Amino acid sequence: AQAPVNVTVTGAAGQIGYALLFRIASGQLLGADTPVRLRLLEIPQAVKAAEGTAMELSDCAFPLLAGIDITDNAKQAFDGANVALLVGARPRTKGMERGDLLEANGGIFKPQGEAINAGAADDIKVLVVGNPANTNALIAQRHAPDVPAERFTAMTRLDQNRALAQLSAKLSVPVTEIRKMTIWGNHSATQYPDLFHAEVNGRTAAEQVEREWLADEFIPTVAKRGAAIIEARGASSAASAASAAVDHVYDWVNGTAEGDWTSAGVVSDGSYGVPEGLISSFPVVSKNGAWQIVQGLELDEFSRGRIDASVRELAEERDAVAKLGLI
Ligand code: NAX
Repeated sequence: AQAPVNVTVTGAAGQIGYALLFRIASGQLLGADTPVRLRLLEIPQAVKAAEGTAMELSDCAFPLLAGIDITDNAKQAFDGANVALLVGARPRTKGMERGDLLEANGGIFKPQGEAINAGAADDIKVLVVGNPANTNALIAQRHAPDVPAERFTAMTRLDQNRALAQLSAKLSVPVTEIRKMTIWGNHSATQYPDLFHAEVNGRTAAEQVEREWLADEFIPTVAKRGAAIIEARGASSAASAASAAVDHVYDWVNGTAEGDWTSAGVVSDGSYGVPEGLISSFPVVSKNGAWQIVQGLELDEFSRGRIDASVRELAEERDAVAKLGLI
């Protein structure tokens, strides 16, 4: 039988953790043949709640779940980790300035990057979910100099899935008819969901919708969906975020489908004018366990302007954390 894969989840006692852990333990993250050993990292005050979740995981008697370790020590949590899902983060609270938020998260993602550098397995794959996801991923990546930079990614798959859902409803087509949906830039309100390269039944999505809908409804609806969920549910997206994290890692490990691509925040190599080193969302394919940025797409002025604005925001966040000495 295959040896268990070590999957570390931070923020395990949180609401995304509660949705995510059961999907992982049931085999949906890595596939139905791959046993997993879960490593849960929490802050000391939340360890007990994580233990409660672990009790429920045991009670599911998942055939693929080889074990659960719970700790408040990052070094232990990432020791031997093959996959790391960095979900725990410091949320923005009332009256908090952006600088305070970045600093509080730097205090989380710097030591986690160091712990990954010190002890993770050679094939470590990191997905940052906790916000601000792109910049948190950048902080962790910069503190893991021995790990190839491309192993650090930020999640924009939820934005992509939201875009698929909106377009599917608009055109009354199943999501399976839609290909090549791209989210560009930052996982924030400036993100750019791109219908000019998305295809529905082999034709560009943009030519099948009104331009006003694309600009004034589709883009803002996708970008502000998180706020709409909070408004309706009284709590932020959790199961959908967990589902997107599962999609991201599954595709990373198992490869993207031929003739399609997905979106992920990955380290820029300078493609599409995105400054090298920023962790920005791109159209990507996964081959042999590695992401590659899809090359050669033409961008019109509309797309160019939107991408540049989101990338500018990412550069500002990077400059802010650099100024705080976090990278
Ligand atoms: P919760 O507040 O329910 O859970 C967060 C958990 O993280 C808490 O249990 C907390 O104790 C733990 N935590 C805090 N600091 C930690 C540390 N240093 N080490 C380990 N654990 C730590 O938040 P939840 O709703 O689960 O959301 C988690 C994060 O995901 C938030 O930052 C949220 O903004 C972000 N999201 C990102 C999305 C994306 O698409 N990238 C979408 C969903 C979500 O909003």
